[in-house]
Amino acid sequence: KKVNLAIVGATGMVGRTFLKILEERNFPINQLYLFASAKSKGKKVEFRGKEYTVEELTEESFKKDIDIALFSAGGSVSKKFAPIAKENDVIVVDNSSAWRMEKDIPLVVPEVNPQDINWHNGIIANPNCSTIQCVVPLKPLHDTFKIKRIVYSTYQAVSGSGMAGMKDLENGLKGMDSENYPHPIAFNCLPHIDVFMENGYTKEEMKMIEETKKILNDYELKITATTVRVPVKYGHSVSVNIEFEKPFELEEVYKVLENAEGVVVEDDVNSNLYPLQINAEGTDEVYVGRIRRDFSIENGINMWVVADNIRKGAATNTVQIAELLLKKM
Ligand code: 11C
Repeated sequence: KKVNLAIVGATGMVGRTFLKILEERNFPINQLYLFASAKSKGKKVEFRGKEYTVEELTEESFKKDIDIALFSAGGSVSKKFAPIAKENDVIVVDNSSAWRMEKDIPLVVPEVNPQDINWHNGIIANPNCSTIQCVVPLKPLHDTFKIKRIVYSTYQAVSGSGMAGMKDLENGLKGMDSENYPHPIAFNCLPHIDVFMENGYTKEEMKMIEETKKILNDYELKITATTVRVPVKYGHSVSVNIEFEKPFELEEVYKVLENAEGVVVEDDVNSNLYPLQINAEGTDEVYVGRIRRDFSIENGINMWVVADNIRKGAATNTVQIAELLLKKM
């Protein structure tokens, strides 16, 4: 079956990557509609050798015959337009943080909880990029050794802030001031992603904590996080410290990760092999390395997890959710 597909936020960084990934994965499309803000109206975009014109997103947009809409235009656009799409019988897969924690909206990573798409009511949420890349390896570890506690420390690329973040890094390298970040990002790390909350955490940190529990469907998990922006263009890295309930042998951990869907183990310190952002860029896998015992607790490990934040962290995961929907149509 071919679907009529809409992209909301078609000219943004994730929006453009949607098109690339739909093309790469040969997603069966009948009609394609590209929506963006008034600013981008009339822009021409090429897809599968054909030119498309970007239309302005309005309340009328979803009156067209659309089966699925992929949204990546920020939280406020999703808050306003996803319900309008849903009223018009369009299934929304939303990459913003607007709906992720709503009880009646599934939050899906296809390698982890594909079954959750079965209870959607018209909107399915795509998790935050740094959360996605962590739950892919955490799920099989949790199933095997039962996780008690997780400590996340992230090293996140400027592309996570879209074009504005990329521009601040490029300008900063030329000695110019930041416009998007409150401090220079060139030659600097900022322990500040998204806004600060009343509890002293950033919203990005709270997203990682809460989304992990929802995706793994385990609200008993103890999780803490520190999220940091680093002067890297593409690819988020996360140091993940895990405490298990069950005792384990390190070889068993390797085996679980080597067999995990979507995971590539890159771990040979004798030849300086460990996951790197520059190698993850442009790919859809989650790379895991530096796997070692945490000697400070009874049943713990540390690992280093890297993925392309725009692809697996956003566009690819969203397209994979659309592929799950397609199977049910
Ligand atoms: C970043 N993780 O790297 C963010 C980008 O909640 O979807 C994605 C924000 C979100 O800044």
